[in-house]
Amino acid sequence: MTQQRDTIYSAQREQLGRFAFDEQVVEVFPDMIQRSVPGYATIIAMTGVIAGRYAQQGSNIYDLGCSLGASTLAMAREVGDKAKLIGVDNSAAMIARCQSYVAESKTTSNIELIEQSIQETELQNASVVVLNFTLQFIPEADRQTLIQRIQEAMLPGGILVLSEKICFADPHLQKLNEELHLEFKRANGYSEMEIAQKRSALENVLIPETLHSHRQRLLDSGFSSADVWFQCFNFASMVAIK
Ligand code: GEK
Repeated sequence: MTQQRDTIYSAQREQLGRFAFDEQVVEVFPDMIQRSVPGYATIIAMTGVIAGRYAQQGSNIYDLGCSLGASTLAMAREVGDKAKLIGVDNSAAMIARCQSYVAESKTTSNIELIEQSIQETELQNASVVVLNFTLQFIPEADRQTLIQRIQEAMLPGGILVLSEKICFADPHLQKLNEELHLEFKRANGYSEMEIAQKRSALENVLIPETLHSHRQRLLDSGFSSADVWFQCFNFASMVAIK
């Protein structure tokens, strides 16, 4: 994998469009997500470890919003040919690049990639479902339906990994965690202008929720247990078990 540096917002832009997962983003995506999401590498690697433990023979494993397949490939390494891996993303540019990464990886796992909205994906026979930083891009009003559909498609004992940017009900904690995230981005070489422009582009596109809301939705959808297994500042990953 060649790693191109993310400089998308490094020059002042006259017009800031809404953030989109297009060709330009695909080119720099591994660098962008690594430098923007604290704990990303750990979450991806542990998604593989969790899948290794929960994969059931002959079942399906879904990576919803798979982007370039980081979680899909991490899971493939741990699961082998025990289950079928299905990666779904509605960005044609992401799926095309993901396809070539999967081919390059020479994995022997059974991996299918689908270009489609995860709101339309038919889900069934699932032992593991992964939503790594994707639910935050789904309209809030549609999130319950999606989580409910996932729960219904899961086998008993199945697990959902849900990773999200989160917000805090306590204004003090909200401010602190936002500032710590900004420090993290600065430490990773993003300039004030890049940070400000990216923030505007993501406004009303990425809608974070509190951990409390996520946990409540997971339990309301019928998962028997749901809690955080990882958190760094305003980024967290949860597991929900059916
Ligand atoms: C990773 N999980 O590397 N249907 C399908 N895909 C969607 C939808 C939708 N309705 N909305 C957004 N996406 C990955 C990172 S990135 C997170 C996930 C980020 C896709 C979108 O095209 C993009 O590829 C992905 O969700 C979100 O762990 O960039 O912050």
